[in-house]
Amino acid sequence: MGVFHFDTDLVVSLHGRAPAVATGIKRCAPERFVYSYQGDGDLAAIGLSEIMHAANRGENITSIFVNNSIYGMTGGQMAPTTLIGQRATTAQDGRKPEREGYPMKMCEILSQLEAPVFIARCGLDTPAHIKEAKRALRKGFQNQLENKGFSFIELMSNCPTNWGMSAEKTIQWMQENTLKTFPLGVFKEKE
Ligand SMILES: Cc1ncc(C[n+]2csc(CCOP(=O)(O)OP(=O)(O)O)c2C)c(N)n1
Repeated sequence: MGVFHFDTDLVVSLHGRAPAVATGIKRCAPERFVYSYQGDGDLAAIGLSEIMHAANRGENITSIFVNNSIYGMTGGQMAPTTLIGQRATTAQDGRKPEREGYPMKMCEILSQLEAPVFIARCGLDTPAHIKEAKRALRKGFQNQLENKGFSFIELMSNCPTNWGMSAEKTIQWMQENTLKTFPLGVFKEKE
């Protein structure tokens, strides 16, 4: 099935289940190139268990995690990644640690596992960061082609609609807020 603007086959799974579905596809057809693509509500909330176990099993897939710190598609509810003080429809006075806990940092958490071979967080806020993101994606894809195992690339993104600001303003907001809580970098790299 050719889908959207990628010349690729696509399987849409229930939210949260992408790493489990990707596991099944890759194990049945190991010659296929398999990557999963999830948002932060999807991966860090609904599918926390699936991503933890796929990473822990060291599945030979590439997991792409787009973190815009909010549930976008369903209208701006708080996600596990929502920043302290950040407003959401379900935290209208901003996230409070004593009420909702702290932002969950998936790269840092997954880095504690033995199996993953590559874990990186990249920004989509500047051309230089986008170039780094491209390099990280290439690395994650190359690892799979070389049968090295599980790679995870988190891409820090904006959400003008649900953050309630212009696209331009979101870039500045990301740099002053999001990237301070979610520092960019390579968290794990096995050769
Ligand atoms: C198992 C399941 N629970 C809830 C939903 C409803 N739902 C659809 S989109 C969505 C939010 C996804 O947010 P996120 O993953 O952060 O992606 P974004 O829209 O921000 O890109 C939810 C909860 C669903 N589709 N499946």
